[in-house]
Parts: sequence; structure tokens; C-alpha cells
Amino acid sequence: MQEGTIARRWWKEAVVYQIYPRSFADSNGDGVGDLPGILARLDHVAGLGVDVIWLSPHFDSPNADNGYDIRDYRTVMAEFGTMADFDALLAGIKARGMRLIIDLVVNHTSDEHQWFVESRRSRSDPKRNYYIWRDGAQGLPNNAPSFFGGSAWERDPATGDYYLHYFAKKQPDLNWDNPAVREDVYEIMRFWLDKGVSGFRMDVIPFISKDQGFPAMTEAELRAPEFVYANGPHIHAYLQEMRGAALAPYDVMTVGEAFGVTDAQAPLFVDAARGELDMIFHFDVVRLDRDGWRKTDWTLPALKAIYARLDRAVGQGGWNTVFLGNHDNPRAVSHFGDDDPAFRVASAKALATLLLTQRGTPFLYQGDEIGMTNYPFLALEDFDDVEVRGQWQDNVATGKVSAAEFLAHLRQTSRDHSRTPMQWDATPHAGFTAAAKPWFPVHPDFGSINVAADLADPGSIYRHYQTLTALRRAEPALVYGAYRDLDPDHPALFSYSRALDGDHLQVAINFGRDPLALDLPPGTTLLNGSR
Ligand code: TEU
Ligand code: CA
Repeated sequence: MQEGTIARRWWKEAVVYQIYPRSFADSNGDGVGDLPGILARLDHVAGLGVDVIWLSPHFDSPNADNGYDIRDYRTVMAEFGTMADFDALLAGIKARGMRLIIDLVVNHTSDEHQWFVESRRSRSDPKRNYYIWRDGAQGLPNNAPSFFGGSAWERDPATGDYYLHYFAKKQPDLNWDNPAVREDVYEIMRFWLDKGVSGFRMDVIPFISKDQGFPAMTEAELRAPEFVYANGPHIHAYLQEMRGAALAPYDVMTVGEAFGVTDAQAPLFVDAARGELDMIFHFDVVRLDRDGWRKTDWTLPALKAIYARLDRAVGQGGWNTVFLGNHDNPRAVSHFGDDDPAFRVASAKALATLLLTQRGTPFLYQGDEIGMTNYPFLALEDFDDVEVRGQWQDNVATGKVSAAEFLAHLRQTSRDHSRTPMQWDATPHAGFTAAAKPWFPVHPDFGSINVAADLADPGSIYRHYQTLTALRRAEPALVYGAYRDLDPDHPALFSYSRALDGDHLQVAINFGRDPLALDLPPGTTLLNGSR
């Protein structure tokens, strides 16, 4: 929207690449990706023109939710390596001129975290108040649902009381109203900042403040509980406190996962004058065609309307993110593009163009730079995700939905699509592991879709990403320029301008299978005529 007056920051100019360590590269042949594996592949990431790596959780965890259930915030997950491996990885990232942000998962811990082990022991334990407990004799505290199936309340046998868990039972929610919890979290943040990380991606951060009255939720609220969970009474006070207590002395970036935050609320989180977060992830784009686990239809005008709306909503003092996938979403090219072999490459390049020329910091998910596609899951047993199992219990086991219908949707929406191993080359298991069996199967298309093949092909998706990151670096208008949708209603063409200080760039992306003709003003220079 507006131009000229946007404050310049390194993280607005950065391109971020997300690594899901379990599935990136296995260095020791145990079938699980690890930190030395990432270190060995850093040239691949740097070669893309990436500035920042976001590492999904690398902390000690029993893996009820693949690391989003942390047992010890100061220890590296044994399967991923040691603290020395982490330090070496961080040094390797810095040596290549990149920075590292890590995942801060502090809405909840693992039930195996020492705090919870103590908290559940007795009502009078000093750690009792680290979590959210309600008297078992009063019955279920309210009807809040867990995202991973069933109630958000679990009755704990030790005392008969209920504890709150918005996600799995093994992910009890911390009690942020307890100042000791907040101080402990800030100390953990300082521990990693002092090591030299450049910030945090904050997991479901709007959920940390709860309305501790736990009023009954209405039918409408139950259909999208995130909008209730994200609107606790002290969320902004806690984020401001966190900035002052933990972040302020460091030159860092923060990006909050803003599940349940509306675009109208966004400036409350990201307006620089408020001192909360730098950016948030809106769910509007990735959930454009979703109703819970169900897949619905989407249209290009609806997608365009979201980008225009988010751009208006963020305001002068805020900043947006742009992303088309992550470890919780299906593959971008299968979701928003066309993974038919005849169109996959052109389509993945079209999405790359969108990602890197919209107004906001782009977050690229591992594998999307080579156009990895959704996995051909068939049966329930093929899935790994705790969410799939919980939702199966709620929907199929209860007889509400047939197994066939549920699976038909999951084949398009499951989080597991993005968690299959990275495809490096055409050797067994795509070069991900030397083990006889990787922790999760490699996509059968790895013979043709892999990094080695893309590196060998000057017209590849990877090469297109390189072109785009270089272009973004060279053209400040692509970062700071005002955004205007030039044709909001066109069903197949996404055409927009980015303008800064007299520089006027136009981006035109064809989302359809048929060629489109485009009239350009006389004197137009073509920056990159990718097909
Ligand atoms: O996800 C938050 C979240 O609520 C959704 O994106 C989630 O993936 C689910 O689909 C909701 O139905 C974050 C992490 O990104 C995710 O991997 C974790 O499982 C979750 O929090 C709990 O930590
Ligand atoms: Ca390994």
C-alpha cells in the first residue's frame, strides 16, 4: 500500500528458509535427519540466496508431536545430535553470511518436562501453578476442544484434577499468568540468544494468555476454537514484557504463528510502535480452502483478495510474511499449483515468483525449491501425524464421517505431505539416508524430482529461485514498494505492481493451464521471462 515511509530492517529484506530437521538430511545412517546433516547441506541453502534459516524444534523431546513437545529447552534432541553439533551448525550458517532463528514453543511443554513432572505430583507442589489445573471434583471445566481430538482437558490420576492441553495430552499448556513461568521462558530465550541465534519463530504465541474463567464455548466458537484461544486478556501485555525482558538488547527478528488472529487484529501484534512482534504468520492463505481437515474449493480472485486485504491491514508500522507452505501444510505446488507432470515445473516457478515478489518477508519451506509434491497416502496406517489420529478418533471412530471420505480429504490436507524426506538425488531413499529405512517414506517420484536434477538443469525450479532471490536483492521495490493488484477479478491471471521512488515493477503470473496474452506499456523492460 503506502510507499516511501516504511522503516528499513534487515529482516524485511531477508528470504527465510524453513528446515524440518527430522526430514532434511541424515548424517549417521539411523534414518532420522540431524544437525550434522544440515551442516553438510548448507551450501544448498546458501546457494538459493537465502538469508535466514528457521529451524523447526531441535530440543530434547519424546516426539509426541515431532519436537513441538519439548522436554528440555536447553538440550538438543539426541537423535539430532549434541550441543556441539548445534554450535557447529550455527557457525556454519554464519560463515555463509546467513542467520539462524529457532522455534520457541512455549504455549505448552511436553508432559515429560521436569516442570510438569513436578506439577502433576500434588496440589501443593511448588510447580503446580506452572500449568493450568482445575478441581476434578467439579467435573469437566468447560467444553474447550483440543486441536488433536477430544477435550482440551485431561484428568490426571495423581490428584484427580484436570489440566489444560490445546494440543495433544502430552502437551500441557503453561500458565503464563504465573510470573515465574514467564521469567523462566525469558531465561531460556536469553540462553539461545547468547549463543548467537538471530531470533525466534514463536509457536501458537497468541494462545499463551487464557481467560482463566474458561467460559463455555458456543457452537460457532467450537468450529474455529483458535479465535477464542488467541484472544486471551493479557496477550499484548505479555508480548510487550517479553520484548523488554528478553529480546530488546539483541538485534533479532521475531515471527509469531498467529493462528486465530484476524487481519484487523494484526497491527496489535506487529505495529513497531507497540514493541511486540516483528511479523506474524496469517493463516488466511494456507487455510483459504479448508474447513478443519476438510478440503474446500478456492478461486484465484479469492486468493488475490487475501493478499490485498493483508497488505492494507498491516498498516504503516507493521510488516507481513508471505508463505505457501510449511511443516503443517500440504506441498505448495500440489495445493496452489498444478502437480501434473506436464505443469509441475512451470507451476512451481509461478508460485516461487508469487512468494518472492509479494510485499512481506518470504518464508520458503524445504523441498519447495525443487517442487516436491504431495505424497500418495492411501490408508490411515500411512500417516504419522498425531493430528490425523486424533481427528480420526473424533470423526471416523465416532461414525460421523466415513473412512473413505476422511481419507479423501487428508490426501489433500494432511500435514504429513510436507514431512517426507528431502529429495537430494536419485540414489536409494533420495540420498536422504544410508539407512535401510528412513523414519518416514520418501516420495516415489524422487527419481525425477531431486536437488541433483535441478542443479543440472538451467531451467529448473531451483535456478528460478536463484534468479528471484538475486532480483529481490537488486530491486528494493520488490521489498518496500507499494503493492497494487492490477486485475483483482481475472480468474487465471495474477497481475500486480510494486512501486518505489519512481521505480515501477509489474508482476504477471498465469495460474491457468492455457497461455495468456499480456499487454505491456511501451518501454517496458522484461526482467525475467520465465515460462
Ligand atoms: O501449529 C499450530 C496449529 O494450530 C496448526 O497449524 C496445527 O498444525 C493444526 O493443524 C491445527 O489443526 C503449531 C506447530 O506449527 C505445529 O506443528 C504443532 O503441532 C502445534 O503448533 C503444536 O505445537
Ligand atoms: Ca541421523
